[in-house]
Amino acid sequence: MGKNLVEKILEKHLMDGNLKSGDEIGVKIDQTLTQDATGTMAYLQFESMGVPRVKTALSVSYVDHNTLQQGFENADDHRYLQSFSYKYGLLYSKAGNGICHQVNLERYGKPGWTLLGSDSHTPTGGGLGMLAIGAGGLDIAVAMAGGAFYMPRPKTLQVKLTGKLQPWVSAKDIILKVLEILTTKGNVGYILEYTGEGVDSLTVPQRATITNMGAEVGVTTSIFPSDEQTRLFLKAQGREEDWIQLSADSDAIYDKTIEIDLNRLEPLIAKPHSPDNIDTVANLKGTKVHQVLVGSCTNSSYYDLMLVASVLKGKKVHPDVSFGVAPGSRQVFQMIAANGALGDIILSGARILESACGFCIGAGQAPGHNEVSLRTNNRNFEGRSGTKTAQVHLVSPEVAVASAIAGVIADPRDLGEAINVEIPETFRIDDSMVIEPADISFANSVEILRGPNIGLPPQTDPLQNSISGVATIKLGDKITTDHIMPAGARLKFRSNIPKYSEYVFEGVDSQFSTRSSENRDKGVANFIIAGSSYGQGSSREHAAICPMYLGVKAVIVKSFERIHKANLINFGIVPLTFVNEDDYNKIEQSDELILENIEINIKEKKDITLFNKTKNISIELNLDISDRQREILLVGGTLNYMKKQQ
Ligand code: MIC
Ligand code: SF4
Repeated sequence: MGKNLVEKILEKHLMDGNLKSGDEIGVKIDQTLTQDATGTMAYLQFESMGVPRVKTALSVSYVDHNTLQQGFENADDHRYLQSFSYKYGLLYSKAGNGICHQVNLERYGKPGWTLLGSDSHTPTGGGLGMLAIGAGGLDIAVAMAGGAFYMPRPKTLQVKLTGKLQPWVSAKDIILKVLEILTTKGNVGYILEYTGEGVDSLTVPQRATITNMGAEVGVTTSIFPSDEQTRLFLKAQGREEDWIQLSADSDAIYDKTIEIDLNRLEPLIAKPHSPDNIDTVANLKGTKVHQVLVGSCTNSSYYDLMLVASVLKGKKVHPDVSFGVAPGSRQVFQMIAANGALGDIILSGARILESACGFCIGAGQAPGHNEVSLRTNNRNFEGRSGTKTAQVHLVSPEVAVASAIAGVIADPRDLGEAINVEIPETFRIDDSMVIEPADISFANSVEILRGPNIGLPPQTDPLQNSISGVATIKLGDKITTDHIMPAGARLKFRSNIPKYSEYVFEGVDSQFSTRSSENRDKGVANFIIAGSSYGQGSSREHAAICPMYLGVKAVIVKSFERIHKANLINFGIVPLTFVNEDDYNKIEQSDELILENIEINIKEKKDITLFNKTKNISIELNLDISDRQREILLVGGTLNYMKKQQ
């Protein structure tokens, strides 16, 4: 029986478990990446492990999220990250060098390798044939220390592409179609593997747009084969020696299959406030637009910006539109500057933004009240842009630029003949903004620089035998990590847990933090109650650490998303689901709740019952985790677990 691509890579990297049976596997990680917003906490945790040097083949620390530097905090974090990388053997990509996923694709990704990144869009690397997975910072620290990365044994979903993209239809439309079919819910535990003749005509950056936004589907990762397109891309990056041919066997088996005919695809759009709220551009044509932004790790490659520049050449942005462009990497920036395309973009009236996450994470460019914003990034959750009432839509660069000129949502097919963007055979290579680590012979004497914003990694306590407290908050479905731990203006407190904890659920219930800390100080546990797909979106482990700091002991929901559930366990919070989803209605905010004998029940794998004291009823709960994770919960989190193992 043939093997699919995921099986082939996993087989080569398996450290623990079995690929055919069992609930969990442990995988060897070749490469890690972090960005500054998650990196400081990951590296503080790594430091506490007492390992002198990273054990991966390659680890890279990027700075791309917090580059606004309002106040000293961001700059302090950058200094910490640079000195940490220098000492412990990581490459350090300075602010200005570009967005982690775009730069990693260009300069460091390798087909057949495993990559673990403390950012949910790490699967971008799947465009190169890597098995690239997003996780919480603590999981990255463990991988850097040579430990396995554990995940539920994955199922594979084949996405078979037939036909060829028609003019003005783009890779973004493929992933928006996938989101329309699979939605953002119910895909936990799957890996998407792209196959079929439709794959052949897609370039690596196009594939990376698709694997990047697979994160919104909620799957573990997405992957494309490594083929002639991959070789050409690596050759253009001066790294042909990194290429290997890699694909599924012709008789490979998949758990599920969906098929998309590229010939029939048309320009699509994700409407507010979810990436799976898909419509056709044709249906929305003519809607007034106030802001258009091109950039982010989804759509800011050389091709994307050249396409935008070519359409803009000799034209002007509509007077009522604010049009911003952020190149994904310094390489892209340099190349469009050198060939004159940047000049065309500037002449059109566009605003040139830094090569960083920026608007995508709500760091600047907040739209006006009720305004319509079209963006090429991957998430349009309510309020993420910085404006709660903004109507953020997700589109391809083609739709973005057509609409920026028209001042209304426009179908790029109306622009006429297709534009042919020539991709150079060699790209400009200049890695001078990437700092090499210190030689191992003197690494010991390198001092780590810590400003006052850098705290200590949080401590956790072993699980109590019974947890008694209140339903401090009750929420609905699809609560994202942006709801739990706002980014944007609050991002700068990422390295300061007590301060950042003041903003937990800020946009949902501004009193949550005060209520929780008062309960905590009185010895009353906090419970979070929510609906399905809890913890969707970002990998930020702060969405677990800060609630933990506020005394949240258990989260009870209809269903969890993968990374967030793993993060809760890493920090000793018990992730429970309702056996019967209707029991969600049997708990109201402020009800008194008790988890009697929880420690014994977890240890002995017994049924778990919640007693709602206010309503005098019992509710059956599930704890769907591995044996290893049970151990972790009992000792109060992964750091304690590692110490115990040593
Ligand atoms: C995001 O796109 O939401 C982020 C910001 O990149 C996050 C990481 C973070 O919160 O720091 C992610 O995707 O994991
Ligand atoms: Fe940065 Fe946005 Fe990509 Fe997250 S999704 S890594 S914030 S560009």
